[in-house]
Amino acid sequence: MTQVSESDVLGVGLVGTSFMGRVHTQAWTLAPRAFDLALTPRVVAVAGQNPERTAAFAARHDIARASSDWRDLLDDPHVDVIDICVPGDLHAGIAEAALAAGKHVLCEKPLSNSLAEAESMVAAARSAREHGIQSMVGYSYRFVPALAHARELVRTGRLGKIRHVRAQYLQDWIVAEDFPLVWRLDRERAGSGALGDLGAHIVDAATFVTGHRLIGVSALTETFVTERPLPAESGALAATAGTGRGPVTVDDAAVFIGRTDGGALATFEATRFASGRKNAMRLEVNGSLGSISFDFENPNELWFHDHTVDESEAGFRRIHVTEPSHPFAGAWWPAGHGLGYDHAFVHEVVEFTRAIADRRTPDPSFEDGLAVQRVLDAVERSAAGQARWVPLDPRESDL
Ligand code: SOE
Repeated sequence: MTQVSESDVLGVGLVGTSFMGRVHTQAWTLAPRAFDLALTPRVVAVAGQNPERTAAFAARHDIARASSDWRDLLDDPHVDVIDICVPGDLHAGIAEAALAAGKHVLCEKPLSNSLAEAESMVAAARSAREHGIQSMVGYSYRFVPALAHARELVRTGRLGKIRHVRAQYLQDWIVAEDFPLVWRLDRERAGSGALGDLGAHIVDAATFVTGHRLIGVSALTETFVTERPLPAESGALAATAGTGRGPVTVDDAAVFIGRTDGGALATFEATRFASGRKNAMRLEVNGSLGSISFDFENPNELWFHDHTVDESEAGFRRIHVTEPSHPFAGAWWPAGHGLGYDHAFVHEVVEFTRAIADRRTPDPSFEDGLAVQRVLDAVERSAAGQARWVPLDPRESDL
């Protein structure tokens, strides 16, 4: 086995040990095994709220140091990157402190809980960038090979002029009215509900694939179940622990329409109440020369309709996006064997590691995170005014 020189190691300090903490740890571990990288990432420290759980996490994942205070990671000379995998209310504080301490920052989506925080994070990212310190927001669906391939089809003109963007993110994990009041249902912690958790992904993915940005939105949001049982235990998953019920302070669903700067009409739907839909992150784009259609419940498939083909033979055909020529796919298994949810995160940290080594701004940057945040903010303002049209200036988030 080749020995990695310590100077080539990119030390990662992980903040958060729940779902995203686990996915990111796996991504950092697999990245250098599947991809050639000038720097070799290694998770060297982890911070989590609960000392026992954090120690157990460190032991399971072979991480040298565990702490119950993320600030310890900023003082650790072996930590080069702070990877933020905790609820949104903590993003701005950790990211800004880490950038000020000279650490590169990968921050889970959405970038923040408010537009003001996102703006302040971008200001911090810009001054850190002048010293070669990079920052990235974790819009992982950009790194799904099928969506990266869809972007290529749009970029190379195969869809022609884009007319429609149709995006949905459908889940059903809180359909049951007695599902507990977890932190994602608490505005203080999560910022918003389905909108920030799921809507943020489809806004980013639509921008990524089409290159269009929204110039205005009209939205409705709804909270179908306004009170839920408090969870028995406090901890990462709970909003407030106790007995009885507490108020749900976020949206359960958000629907909105928009216009893009490329002249397309767009529709978006984000909900946790689509019974039967588990992780249906869907995107369809219709253009003058063709269309693409994607559903994450079949993550390796991209459907493509070539409208230039004679109509007697035209129609959507399935591209199995597992060929070595497809984005990221060549690093993995032989064609047809397929990738899953976790692989997108591997590709995400590969992009971040390469950007750090090349001293360039990664994609998606904090500015991309801010662009999404502007849309989320406009959606909330529009919904507060019962679908009032709220204009957006996409240039406000430009690098
Ligand atoms: C929960 O709704 C969730 O895990 C999101 O937070 C993720 O961003 C999404 O990829 C899957 O669903």
